Amino acid sequence: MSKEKIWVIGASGQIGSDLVVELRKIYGGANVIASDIKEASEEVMQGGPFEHFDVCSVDEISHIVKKYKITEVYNLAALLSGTAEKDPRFAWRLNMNGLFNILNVAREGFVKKVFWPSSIAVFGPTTQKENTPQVAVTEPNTVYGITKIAGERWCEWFHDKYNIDVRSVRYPGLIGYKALPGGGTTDYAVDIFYHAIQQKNYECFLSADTKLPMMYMPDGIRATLDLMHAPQKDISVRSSYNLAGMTFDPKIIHESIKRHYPDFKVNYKTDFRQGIADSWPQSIDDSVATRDWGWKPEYDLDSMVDDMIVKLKPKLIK
Ligand code: AKB
Repeated sequence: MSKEKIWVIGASGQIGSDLVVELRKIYGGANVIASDIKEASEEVMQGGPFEHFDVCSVDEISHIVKKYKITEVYNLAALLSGTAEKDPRFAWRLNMNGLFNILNVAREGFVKKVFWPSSIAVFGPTTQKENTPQVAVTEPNTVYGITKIAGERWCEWFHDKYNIDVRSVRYPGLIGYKALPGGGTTDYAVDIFYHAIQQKNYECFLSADTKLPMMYMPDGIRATLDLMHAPQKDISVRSSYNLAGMTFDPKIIHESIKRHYPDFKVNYKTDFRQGIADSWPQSIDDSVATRDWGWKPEYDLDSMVDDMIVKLKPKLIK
């Protein structure tokens, strides 16, 4: 039986919906506690314990840690870039207090390891755009980016000061089929599949040539688990690791989807998220993650598109 008791906060979100399922395969359903303020997918709700829970409440955190004797926490609860821009106060409260509360509870000693997701949003308009290195200028000009860079600083501080084993990656745009798009700027690359399968056209809120770093969810989950399973001595970055999968723009993914749906049309009508996308890097240098814990992506654009369509189609066309 697994010694670990894992708690995933934000289990109904984009990453949580996949991560809970994978963690339960490794540790067993009963040893992975899923939680969120809203109900998660049937797969998550049926596969093991679920708690309705608000990460902003420090008392509730301690209660759940003691109730289940939690040893590892994956704190995924966050407002993404598009939504955060519309409600900065709530974004700060959710993205920041949640992490701060968990790290403080970890100081009490039961929780041995913490995972927290950062993002390419820590970079900003002054960052080198191509092949952005691990250590680069981080002057984000978005609400979400400000919460992520502050969070990274807290992770490193809690590690250095209290020896908390906190680990993190800077996710690029994640593309998955289990959860609906969740308010991110890169989420056009999820939404586009729903439109390709159900309709014949899509109105994209980014311009055709907006290149961004992206990753297929199975690679994102594998990266998360590989990092969490790596020996402590190999972890040299306690803020957050750069992570890369692929880079494309809306025009290129449209072409790839047209291999399956030749009549599929995309028209472009940019909104405020264009400004967010323009402030982010176009490609990422993740050589430090490769060196430290052997990171290597498996999916490229076409293999991601093929798999997304195979997995999403039966869910949308009954
Ligand atoms: C977003 O677009 O907000 C996220 C991210 C890049 O972190 N997907």
